[in-house]
Amino acid sequence: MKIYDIENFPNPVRVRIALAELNAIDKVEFVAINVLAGEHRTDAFIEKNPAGGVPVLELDDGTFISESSAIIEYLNTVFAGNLTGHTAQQQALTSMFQRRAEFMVLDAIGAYFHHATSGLGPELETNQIKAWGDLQHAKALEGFHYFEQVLSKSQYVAGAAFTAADITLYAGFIFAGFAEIEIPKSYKDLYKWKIRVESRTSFKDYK
Ligand SMILES: N[C@@H](CCC(=O)N[C@@H](CS)C(=O)NCC(=O)O)C(=O)O
Repeated sequence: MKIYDIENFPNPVRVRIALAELNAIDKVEFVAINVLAGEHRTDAFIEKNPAGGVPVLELDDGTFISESSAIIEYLNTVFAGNLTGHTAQQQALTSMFQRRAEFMVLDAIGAYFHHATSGLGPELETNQIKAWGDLQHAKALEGFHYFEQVLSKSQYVAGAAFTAADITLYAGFIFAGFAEIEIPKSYKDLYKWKIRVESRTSFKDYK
């Protein structure tokens, strides 16, 4: 298996943390994509992922899988992990919170970063709509507020167990740092959760 990605970018980090959770970092070959040089927008890369983003997983039979959530689901099954829940209810809740962490936090920050800041630089950010980006900044803060409430009632995002939904929300923290979005310190349960997940070996070992 190959993973096309770039180190330390928020979505690639999701897959790398999942691989560390699954003790499988050395089971894949990483292929570096120079996002800052636009390598993810070349025809060759668009053939692998029409959305032109990293990470992308390539299976040994040549199948390409993009979308971090789909890649993590695949890896979790192949390496018999515990990242997506076991019962039907746990699986549905993990999927629901995972999507919420994406569209309420991670993707909102992405839209702010690409539309309302210098983002990846003038060569790549050629279609900016600043008002849209600013709106998404506000949406991301609402998202963090929502997850503060979720985490005041449970240890982890989707309930009592650590799941892929925690990894996605954590990527939101990483992206917030990149985009210089300040998450209010008053979100005590959110910050306690951050310390809780950062104490996991996988959060130290993924690099
Ligand atoms: N929904 C995708 C998002 C992938 C994505 O946007 N990745 C970023 C890196 S964190 C990227 O490739 N950005 C390049 C660009 O926006 O031009 C996923 O879940 O993997």
